Amino acid sequence: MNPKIGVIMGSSSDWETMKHACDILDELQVPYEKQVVSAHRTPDLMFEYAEAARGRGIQVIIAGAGGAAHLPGMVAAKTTLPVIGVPVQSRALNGLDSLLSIVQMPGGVPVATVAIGKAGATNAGLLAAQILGAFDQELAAKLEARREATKAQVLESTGDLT
Ligand code: RP5
Repeated sequence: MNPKIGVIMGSSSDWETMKHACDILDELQVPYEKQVVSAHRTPDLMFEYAEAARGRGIQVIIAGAGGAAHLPGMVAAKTTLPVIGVPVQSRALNGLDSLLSIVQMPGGVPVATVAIGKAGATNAGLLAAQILGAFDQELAAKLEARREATKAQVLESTGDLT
């Protein structure tokens, strides 16, 4: 199937975090592609990717980066597809640098910014699926079922308090 979600990241070192977004898309059987695209090391590729994404059938872009995390914002600057930014937990500043780099976009160019690290990547996968699920009943039903399963796990976890 043609990919509907583009998962991009500034470095292969971001994969450990970004794989959690892909795990969600695998679980929900949402077709996606994944690629390393660096804002600073491959700027031309970044612009080409952003400009061509819609024409290739991509509907949502998930972009993860750490440190001076300019990838999500610069991709958002070159497309009107929804862009979800994942702040990768950096070694030097624990991801606060990544978070602020991604979240503080100027008015007019939105990036939907999620939490730092694994939880953020997981939620990026879910949020991307929910965006598609607004127009796809089958996917919406899978998301509902996942919420129910999560609820059941929490309720059962009381039994772990021994
Ligand atoms: C950013 O620089 C990447 O997104 C990554 O989080 C960070 C460090 O990259 P590497 O030096 O590990 O390739 O562009």
